[in-house]
Amino acid sequence: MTIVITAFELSPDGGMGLARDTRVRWALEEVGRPYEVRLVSLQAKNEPAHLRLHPFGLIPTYEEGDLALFETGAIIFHIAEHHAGLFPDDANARARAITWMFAALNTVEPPILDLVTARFAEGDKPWAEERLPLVKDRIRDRLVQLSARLGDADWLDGAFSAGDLMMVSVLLRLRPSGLLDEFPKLAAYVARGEARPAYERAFAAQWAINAGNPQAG
Ligand SMILES: N[C@@H](CCC(=O)N[C@@H](CS)C(=O)NCC(=O)O)C(=O)O
Repeated sequence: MTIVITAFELSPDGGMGLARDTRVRWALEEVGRPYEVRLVSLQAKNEPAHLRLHPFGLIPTYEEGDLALFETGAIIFHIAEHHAGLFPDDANARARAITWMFAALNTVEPPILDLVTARFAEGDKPWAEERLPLVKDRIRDRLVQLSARLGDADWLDGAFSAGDLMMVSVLLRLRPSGLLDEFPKLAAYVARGEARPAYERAFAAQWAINAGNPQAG
């Protein structure tokens, strides 16, 4: 059955791979499933056809036969459940990989998204400059803890899993801020993720669409 995902017609990141279709592309590449992409404009994502797939008018979505999913956590969980390569065979190790997926999305990503909001949505507010260090420190708190847990290991819990795929994807969003470079073990962890051939293919596919997007910045 053909898999179709949605992505921005032009990602505002200019091809850095930070839009969340990249993590879904990466998961599909890891498990060797071909997919098609339907590009959605900023206007079309809020029109009824897309809202039927994604009630919040966001990307990415995932369609496979009569199944339609939204939320990258649910999409990558589904991919990992149905194909070998992203969840370990051992039941407890699999449960821990799922725990890391949730940790990435529920504990690490929120302060990182707050930085994006502070910069781009609130950057012109009179209090923005004062708030920024607080937002950055909340991210640092999480990175200190994550770095301590990772230690010198390559991946968070044994072999690479969907938990790492999600965590690396979330941490990548920090790259433009320079914060990741304050944590050499995490920077190396992200670099290991980016060096995986499946990530490289996913990145190249989104780059082919987004490179040179004039909105980049
Ligand atoms: N929690 C959702 C977030 C989806 C999301 O925020 N997507 C962004 C692109 S990376 C989007 O569509 N932004 C457009 C907007 O906010 O209008 C997920 O993980 O799928």
